[in-house]
Amino acid sequence: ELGLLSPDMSPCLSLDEWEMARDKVVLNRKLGEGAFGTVFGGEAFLDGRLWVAVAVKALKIGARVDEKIDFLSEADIMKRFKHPNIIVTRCLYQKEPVYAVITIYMVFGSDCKEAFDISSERLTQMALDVASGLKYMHDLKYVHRDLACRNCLVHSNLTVKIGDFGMTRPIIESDYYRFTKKGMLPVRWMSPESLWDGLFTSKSDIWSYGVLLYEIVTFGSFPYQGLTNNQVIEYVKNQNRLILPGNCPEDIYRFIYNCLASESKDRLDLIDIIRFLKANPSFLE
Ligand code: ACK
Repeated sequence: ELGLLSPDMSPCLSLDEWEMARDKVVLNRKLGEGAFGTVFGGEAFLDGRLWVAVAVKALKIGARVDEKIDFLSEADIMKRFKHPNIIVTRCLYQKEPVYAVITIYMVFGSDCKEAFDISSERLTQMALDVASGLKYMHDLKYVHRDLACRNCLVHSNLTVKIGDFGMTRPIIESDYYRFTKKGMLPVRWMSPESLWDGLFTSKSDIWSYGVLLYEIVTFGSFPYQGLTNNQVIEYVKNQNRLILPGNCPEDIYRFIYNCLASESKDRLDLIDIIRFLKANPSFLE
């Protein structure tokens, strides 16, 4: 049991109604491991009335101060988002030495492809869900910077929700975020301008969205399979693009490539993507 929430204040967060001080959480299994720590599955007594299945993303014990700050900044960003296609944070636990973010459990995790024989309508709806969540973030002036299937979670009703915001940054003043800190980068999902210039904009998220569409239509293939990260950088620099399966219909091919245009201004925008997918509900296959 994690126990009761501490009333301690952290420098990044204020206690508000969103942090439910009386909730109890029981962890019963490990769902996965990340660089930051571990995601557990469990149950929480939420809203003072129900035990519900939750995922608990816990910062590793002994994390450095900068890791704590990153973790809490992500939690701070997450709690600003309220949208059906973004994972809702239910509670934050921050009592030394445990820091954890509690979200509703998504039965299918980030790997729904094993669970179903997915219809064309469902694939298209999934792509639409991600586009809607991303548009919401862009409207609030955030760039996601790490959009990929692994960061999207599938709910029991098959709604897809963007579920990880470790690299999300505000672009309130300038419309872009310039990356300066070295670290692990999702090279295979990154646009040319992000790779060369460390430049992240809503249009570089569209590039990542194009790679995510590739993941969807290939049922989770690894982008640029067979190339190392350094080879991918070289490959994209030389204007080569992801290779879609030979049987990929021409219109899907064009749609994905329009997200992967070299020049960011030539990429589709989310309003058009959303309008198109709504008008063509069985587009992806
Ligand atoms: O692909 P997965 O099953 O979905 O494995 C990863 C793992 O934790 C590490 O991130 C899973 N995960 C993260 N958040 C949740 C959640 N809210 N519900 C269910 N699984 C989750 C993710």
